[in-house]
Amino acid sequence: MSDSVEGYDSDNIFAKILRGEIPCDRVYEDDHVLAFRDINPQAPVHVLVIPKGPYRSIVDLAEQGSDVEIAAWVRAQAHLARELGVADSGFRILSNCGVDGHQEVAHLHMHLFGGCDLGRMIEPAG
Ligand code: DGP
Repeated sequence: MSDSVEGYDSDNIFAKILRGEIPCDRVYEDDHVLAFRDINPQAPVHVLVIPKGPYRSIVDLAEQGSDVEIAAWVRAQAHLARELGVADSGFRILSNCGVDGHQEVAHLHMHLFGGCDLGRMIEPAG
């Protein structure tokens, strides 16, 4: 795991959750990954799957994370889809990155949505 990633703000809310300073409704944890329910759920199943390392986005993780961390993060998402009962019915995984992506929390997170018809992916840009 990378100790420091340039530009990473360790005061972000998910860093505080990782340090145990803020509670979360945890659904999964291993050496490299934590997953918890979104505080403002957009679907019956809505969890956030985060690497424990200090990565702002998938770009940081891909460029500075280890293969073990990357594999753990991806596997946790599939594991949770199965565990939360949406692997067969269908689900969506989505990661907002940066300004154009409207990322609110600057710690890499994958949203996992499911449990209902999620509609079309995105509205066409105007
Ligand atoms: P975004 O960065 O735009 O992909 O969205 C961040 C998500 O994080 C948003 O859906 C709400 C969620 N969130 C923000 N603060 C907290 C928190 O303190 N606890 C939990 N569980 N979720 C949070």
